[in-house]
Amino acid sequence: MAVLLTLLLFFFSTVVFGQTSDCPGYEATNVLDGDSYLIADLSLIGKCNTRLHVLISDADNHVFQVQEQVLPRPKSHNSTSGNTELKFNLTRNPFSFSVTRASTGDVLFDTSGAALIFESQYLRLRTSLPQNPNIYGLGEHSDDFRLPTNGYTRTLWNAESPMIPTHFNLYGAHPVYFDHRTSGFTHGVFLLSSSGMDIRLDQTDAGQNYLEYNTIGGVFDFYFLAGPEPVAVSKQYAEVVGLPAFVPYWTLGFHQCKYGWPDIDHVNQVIANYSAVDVPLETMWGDIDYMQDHRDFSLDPSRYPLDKVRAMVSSLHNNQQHYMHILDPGIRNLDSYATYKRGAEKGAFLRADDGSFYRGRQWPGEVVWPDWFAPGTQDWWTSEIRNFYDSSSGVDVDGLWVDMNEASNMCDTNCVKSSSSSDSYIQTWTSREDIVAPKKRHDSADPFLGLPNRDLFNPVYRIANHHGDISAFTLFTNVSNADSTKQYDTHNMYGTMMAAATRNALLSRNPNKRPFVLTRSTFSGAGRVAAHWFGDNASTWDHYRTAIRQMLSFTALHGMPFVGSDVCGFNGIAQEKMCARWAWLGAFQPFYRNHADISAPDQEFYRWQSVADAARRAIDVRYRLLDYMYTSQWRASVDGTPVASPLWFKYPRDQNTFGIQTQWFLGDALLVSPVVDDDSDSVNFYMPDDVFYDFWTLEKNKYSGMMHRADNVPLDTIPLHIRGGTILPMRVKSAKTTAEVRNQNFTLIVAPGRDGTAKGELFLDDGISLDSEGRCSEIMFTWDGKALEANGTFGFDTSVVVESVLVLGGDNGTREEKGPWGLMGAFGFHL
Ligand SMILES: *[C@@H]1O[C@H](CO)[C@@H](O)[C@H](O)[C@H]1NC(C)=O
Ligand SMILES: *[C@@H]1O[C@H](CO)[C@@H](O)[C@H](O)[C@H]1NC(C)=O
Ligand SMILES: *[C@@H]1O[C@H](CO)[C@@H](O)[C@H](O)[C@H]1NC(C)=O
Ligand SMILES: *[C@@H]1O[C@H](CO)[C@@H](O)[C@H](O)[C@H]1NC(C)=O
Ligand SMILES: *[C@@H]1O[C@H](CO)[C@@H](O)[C@H](O)[C@H]1NC(C)=O
Ligand SMILES: *[C@@H]1O[C@H](CO)[C@@H](O)[C@H](O)[C@H]1NC(C)=O
Ligand SMILES: *[C@@H]1O[C@H](CO)[C@@H](O)[C@H](O)[C@H]1NC(C)=O
Ligand SMILES: CC(=O)N[C@H]1CO[C@H](CO)[C@@H](O)[C@@H]1O
Repeated sequence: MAVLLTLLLFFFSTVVFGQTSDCPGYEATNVLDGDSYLIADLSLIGKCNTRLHVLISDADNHVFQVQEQVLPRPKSHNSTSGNTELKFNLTRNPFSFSVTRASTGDVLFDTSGAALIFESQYLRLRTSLPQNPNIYGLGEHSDDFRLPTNGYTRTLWNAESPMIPTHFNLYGAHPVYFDHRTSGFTHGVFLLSSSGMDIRLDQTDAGQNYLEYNTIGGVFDFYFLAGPEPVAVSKQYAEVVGLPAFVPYWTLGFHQCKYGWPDIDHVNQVIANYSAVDVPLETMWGDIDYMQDHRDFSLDPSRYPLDKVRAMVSSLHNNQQHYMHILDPGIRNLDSYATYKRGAEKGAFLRADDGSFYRGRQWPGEVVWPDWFAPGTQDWWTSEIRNFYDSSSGVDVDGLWVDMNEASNMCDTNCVKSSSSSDSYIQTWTSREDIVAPKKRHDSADPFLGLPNRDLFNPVYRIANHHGDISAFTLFTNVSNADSTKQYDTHNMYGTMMAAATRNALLSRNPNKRPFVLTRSTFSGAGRVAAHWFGDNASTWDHYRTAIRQMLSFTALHGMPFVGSDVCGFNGIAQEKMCARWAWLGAFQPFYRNHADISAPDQEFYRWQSVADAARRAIDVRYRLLDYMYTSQWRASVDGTPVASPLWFKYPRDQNTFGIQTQWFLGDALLVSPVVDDDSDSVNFYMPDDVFYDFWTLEKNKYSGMMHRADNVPLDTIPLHIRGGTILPMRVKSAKTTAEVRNQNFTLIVAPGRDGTAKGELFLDDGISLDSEGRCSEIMFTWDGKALEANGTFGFDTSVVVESVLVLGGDNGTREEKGPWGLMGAFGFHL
């Protein structure tokens, strides 16, 4: 159907630490009407504008738009002035627009190559790209970090994705890409849409590169992010989708999980066996094994009896360790199951067209599904969590893990094929008398509910979902949410909404504590509420390498700083040497958890001597760097600076770095270059044109932008460099738990850059308070070649000191200055 379109255009100003720099500007408000199908309301707003918002929507506002409650957007404010870094140029007939960078004249986005299509169930918009474009993002995927640009399709449709297949849609949808130009300038383009879509990167017959959106609904709601530094784009994206949640300090410790632990005694043995080999275990996890018949908020009475589970959790807590539980969205629909009964009373579940609760299949068997839009759902979910995880009578978990929330339905669209059990419940798929059908919920006066008369089950345009039909193995897309929107439009947000509801519940349980939620399924902005692991990969070298580029996508491009892979791989048999290398790889990724499938052999680090040795040493180094990592998590939560970034983020003009996906910067200072080839002891790695110091020997070297090779890399180390120009705070010693690490003193490593100067920062607080305002320290370190200064705010009460400062790279090598210096006020020294 033809749709009358409105074009809204906004410019945004960037506010950095409360300052805005004014730019001179112009005013433009145009209304285009008449012969074409298009109406355009143009309003330019902002001061020094680094962000441009272009919304192409139907004039009647029927077409679905992402609910503000799910993804709150920054408020746009009109202003009559604004010289913008991003220039918008509209061509009326045929309609197209372009966005150019004012300072260089570079065309960043240009839709003139193909006509815009805006139909009720198919939208297309194409932008041209430069030759050999460097495009990154559009996660979640397991493909090359720099995306292929010929005959390549990225499908965004959250799906159960065992083995994280390449070239397919996985668990998350992040319709944002970074376009990095050889000039060294980067910009970002975010399409705020939860619709299923194929994004094609290809060339025309004439050889023109393009990127083309093909969506099955929604509007074209674009945010253009000017950069121009890559890091600036990450920050500008965070301004749009929200700053990531700050994690508790303990979550940076080492975690162990496995699906298939038979009983609580076994779990206790794992804890004891880690202790016996002196590999610090911070957090134990419970996968669905703990549940009775795989039901949320239940314990198997014989395998995981409450008293024993409580005793284990107490013992963990007494040793300053932690415990996590998994939850799935599928709720077994039996009246004898109180969680279900209470949810039903609150109307917390999605409904079929006859008003009964819509059913599917998950681990517990036939289930119903929380409707996160229903008014009673949050209350119900919160009270289930508060009751079951009550610290005095239940399982006193330290955080929650939400899985299967794409949502993953073990039923295809026929609900037969995948049904492994004999109770073929498709036959019981009838309306239930006891449930009152809800009132007619669609009020056509409400905006953004979606156009009427769509085929929500079999849209004409079929995205390349790896499960086939969009309703296969998930919730039927024609199911209505309580706010009258449809799963067809909101599917990609289901998992993030579950994570948000879980975070809210944890906040209600412990209002002053920073909650920790790990989610499998994500959507743009999920970082505000949850951390993420990369799902069910395999115990292969290939997935060891994949973990690096997936980390880079999430931390640098998708605003999710707390992520990691299942260390040693989830499916299949972990080989000893690979697991030892992965113990190191994981230690330099933000979230560090060993986890395996029920069908996989046990792969705890202590299962092999060599792996235990590797892990012990890797954890030792990680824990000494824990405050450096914590500080970068804090920094990300404050302004969106990536925790881990690709090399081109720091060397944006060095074209050699654009395709690197097996090395990364962790924070500002550390360059990690692990062994990546199967079973190898050597690694070829790139060193940008700069000063670097070997982390282990502290030896200084000037590099010139070339490949280097390390041979005979033993299993007890990882190639690691400190970038010149940085100051690295490290604990003097590691410890068995992160709580003990916090009592250790610091040493500062000053690594002067080419110009002889260096800087760094350190954030200190109690590690757990939701709000540590006034009780935290934000310390800036500067080195000018002769003097060190530590300055900032010093609100955190601590007796920990800086014992010494190592200044690297002097004429006589490393120079050590002995303190101690207290951390409750500014300090410094001159050489
Ligand atoms: C900006 O101005 C336009 C045109 O006058 C108006 O339609 C729009 O509502 C304004 N937007 C805001 C956020 O004030
Ligand atoms: C605007 O776009 C038209 C058509 O692509 C082009 O001819 C014109 O030069 C552009 N104007 C500016 C200021 O970029
Ligand atoms: C723990 O270690 C003991 C002694 O080596 C071993 O017999 C047992 O199987 C181990 N259990 C687990 C769960 O690792
Ligand atoms: C969705 O479509 C399926 C297949 O046509 C149909 O069986 C089902 O009743 C529909 N559900 C709703 C909620 O409309
Ligand atoms: C930290 O340094 C202070 C002052 O030198 C010292 O008293 C204290 O014992 C040190 N703490 C640890 C855990 O070594
Ligand atoms: C450090 O802080 C003090 C007090 O706020 C201030 O006077 C001084 O100029 C600061 N030094 C630097 C290098 O910022
Ligand atoms: C380096 O060592 C030599 C010999 O001990 C000494 O004379 C010189 O002053 C030192 N230089 C620096 C910069 O400390
Ligand atoms: C990236 C990768 O290794 N993907 C593999 C995951 O596992 C499946 C099934 O074993 C393979 O087909 C993929 O190639």
